[in-house]
Amino acid sequence: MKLFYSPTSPFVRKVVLAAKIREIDSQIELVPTDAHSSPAALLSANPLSKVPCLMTEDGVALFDSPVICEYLDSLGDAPPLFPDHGGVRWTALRQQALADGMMDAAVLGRMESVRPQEETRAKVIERQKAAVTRGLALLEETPPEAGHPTIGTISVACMLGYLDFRFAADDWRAGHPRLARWLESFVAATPAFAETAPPV
Ligand SMILES: N[C@@H](CCC(=O)N[C@@H](CS)C(=O)NCC(=O)O)C(=O)O
Repeated sequence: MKLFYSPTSPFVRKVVLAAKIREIDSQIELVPTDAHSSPAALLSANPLSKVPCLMTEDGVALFDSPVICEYLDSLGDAPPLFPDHGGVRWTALRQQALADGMMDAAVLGRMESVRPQEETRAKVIERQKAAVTRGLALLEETPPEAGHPTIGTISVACMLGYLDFRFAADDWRAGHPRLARWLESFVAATPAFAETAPPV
């Protein structure tokens, strides 16, 4: 396995620590990566241009850190890091969500504080937009399959709903006909999607 890696990322640290505790770190090759310069190898694995990103032995690119950690938990024999049921499971997942949210806030605050003066707000917005554009391209290439909703398809539908809500002028459907057809069928099969639409 290969891990796109930065030694200063707390999310990378979380993944490497999890791998060490589960005693499978020797199976992981660390690939030093500057996510902010969006190298092609990272972009082809993770359209969000973020580390950590794990390439599995099967050639599947996994992100972000909760997904990678859950995958690592499925390997090896050491005791699991994700309790499988009961109150301890929700305590652990809640702690993860809280700590991840705090790391997101701390990392974003830090990035803003070291952002060069000449790097304008427009450039930051452009970088975020590029991540969405690359994500749409990946979803167009491999649209979700029809079927009973999963947490994956619910998430994709809500993401597209948000683009319609806040970025309608960008018209994501224009270059993504397969994804547009998928959303149409999801909406038709899932009345709760319309029931949860944001206010107009
Ligand atoms: N939710 C992600 C967050 C990962 C993240 O924010 N990584 C930072 C490094 S600490 C990054 O790669 N930033 C590059 C960017 O935002 O463009 C996870 O849990 O893996």
